[in-house]
Amino acid sequence: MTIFEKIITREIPAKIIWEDDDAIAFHDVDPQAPVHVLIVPKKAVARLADTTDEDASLLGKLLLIARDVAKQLELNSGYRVVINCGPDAGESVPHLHVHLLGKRALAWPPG
Ligand code: DGP
Repeated sequence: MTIFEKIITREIPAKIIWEDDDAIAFHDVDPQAPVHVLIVPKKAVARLADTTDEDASLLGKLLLIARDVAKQLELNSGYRVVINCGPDAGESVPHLHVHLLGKRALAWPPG
């Protein structure tokens, strides 16, 4: 069981800001920007590479949640949405999640 499943089941605490039957959003414990939220599907799929075509609506929903949380947190001057997939991307928790980063200017290209 990953740390995110333990957050979903409330075995460990997190600063949850949004939740429904399909997904949960909470503040990252190691924020890389003044706003750093993780949007996590409740379905246990390890990473984007392991999703299937049946996950299309779930994947779309994660982006719509990112949009709504960005609005809720007033990221009016912009934000970045990131999925780290696999070791080269620095994935550290093998449960699919979308990062939402904002409230500072973000460099491009990323490191
Ligand atoms: P990634 O590197 O893409 O797999 O991102 C995993 C993120 O999860 C990383 O930014 C730190 C965050 N994280 C790890 N453990 C915890 C935790 O226990 N609580 C919270 N809120 N975030 C965590």
